[in-house]
Amino acid sequence: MQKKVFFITSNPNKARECKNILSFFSIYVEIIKLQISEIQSDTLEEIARFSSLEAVRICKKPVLVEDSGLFINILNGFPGPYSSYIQNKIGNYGILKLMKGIKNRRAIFKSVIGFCSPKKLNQVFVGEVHGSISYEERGKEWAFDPIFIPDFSDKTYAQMSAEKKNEISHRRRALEKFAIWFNKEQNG
Ligand code: ITT
Repeated sequence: MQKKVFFITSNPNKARECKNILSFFSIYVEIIKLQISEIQSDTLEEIARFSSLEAVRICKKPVLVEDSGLFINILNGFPGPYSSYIQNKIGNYGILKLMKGIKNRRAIFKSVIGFCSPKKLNQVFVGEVHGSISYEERGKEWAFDPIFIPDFSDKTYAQMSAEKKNEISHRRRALEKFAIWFNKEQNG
């Protein structure tokens, strides 16, 4: 029997990456385009856990949600859990302006995947990539992709192929942990 989960998101880029990544692990993903109401919290873990419980209440299916964020060291982790709001309001231009003249450009891109089944089996999985903020936008992919350079590369996420990004990204790291756990649960 094919293993299947429902990924609840309003973000088509996340949806595409999640589908591709989980196909490596023989998990089929059906996308449900829905904006779940999010709690205000300083931690992505709390937001993802709450959203997955909310999603299963609405969908009554095994669901995945993701909360992600870019944490910039010199800005005390800002925008972090407020990444979506900041991306919409000031975009990469605004972030690069905030970072103007700053040498310490260290940052962490983080993904937290929340899973919940109708039996209320609830888990979160964390994936992080350490890196830095570029001095200008490079490449054309979505949201923060043109300004985030993972440590093990001299390219921004946006300058990598989709396949390469899916091999190394914060989302890959979180989804891989989920997939290993989920496949064990299904077989055991
Ligand atoms: P949901 O419906 O899944 O909540 P969202 O876009 O609101 O979609 P988040 O709050 O998790 O999702 O996103 C935080 C922000 O970080 C948002 O602006 C994303 O576009 C951006 N982001 C997340 N992962 C990214 C990635 O891999 N590359 C570039 N930007 C990313």
